[in-house]
Amino acid sequence: MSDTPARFGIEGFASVERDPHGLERVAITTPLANAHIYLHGSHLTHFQPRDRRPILFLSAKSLFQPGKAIRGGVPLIFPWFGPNAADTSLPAHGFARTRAWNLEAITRRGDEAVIEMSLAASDATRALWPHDFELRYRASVGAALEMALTVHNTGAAPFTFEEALHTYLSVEDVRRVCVHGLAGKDYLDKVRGGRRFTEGSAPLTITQEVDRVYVGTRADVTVDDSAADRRLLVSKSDSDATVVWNPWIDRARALADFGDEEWPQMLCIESGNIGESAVTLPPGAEHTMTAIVSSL
Ligand code: TA6
Repeated sequence: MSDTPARFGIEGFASVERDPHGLERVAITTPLANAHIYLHGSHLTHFQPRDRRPILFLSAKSLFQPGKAIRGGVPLIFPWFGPNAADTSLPAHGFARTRAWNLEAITRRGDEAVIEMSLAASDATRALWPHDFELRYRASVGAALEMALTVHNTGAAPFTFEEALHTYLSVEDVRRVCVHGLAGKDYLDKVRGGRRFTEGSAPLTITQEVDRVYVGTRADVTVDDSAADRRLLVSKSDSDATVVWNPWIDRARALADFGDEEWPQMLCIESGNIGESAVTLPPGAEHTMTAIVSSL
């Protein structure tokens, strides 16, 4: 593993360092927030606005190894969501989250840090998905966290992909949260065999395992974390699906890289294009999806 050149650092603002496991990450310390973004998966694991609690959940049991997904933060999901529909032996949630990305730039925009990373098709990705592409990820770390994932078709034929910014929010107690913004939306319920239901008019509460893909929605989602006396906001653009996930007790126990007692501390609110909102890109075309996460 070679070191990223020191020229990427900005004195007292951003630096490239190795974490305790030996993986490279960008460490951001600005007047507005702290953050960590790994080159592994272009995976943002930590975001904490100044004088606030951390906004993202990261499991104490997470693996930090090349080829393995990090459990928590914001995994980047591409080019398929969940198991591959045609071949379940392929890695769940695609390969973007487990590959080494290139750090393109760290720039300062006032008190914000902007980190840009890229991932291009290679023989290894073509063995899993036979298309030429370039991904660009831009994370702006300020009072809010703004993420933009751009997919560029660099090949000669169209391709179709799914994607998600699989955001693990940190909550004090998931049993006491209210999720606003999904009322009246249709969802596919993975806990009930993927069947389609329509959300009622009341805010969503979490009382058991929840694994839902809300479809046809670009709405903001607010998580009212009453036990912490704060609200978290996820807003987005060019994303037509919102996933809500908490594994609850039994599924948490079944996940080797997730603590048995950690499930009350997280709720995934994921911005994506999944299933019926999968995106088809002609040669040369680009698609950008964004999500903004903040604490109100
Ligand atoms: O986004 C929800 C989900 O697809 C769930 O079905 C759940 O399994 C979760 O992602 C985590 O998947 P992972 O492959 O990271 O274990």
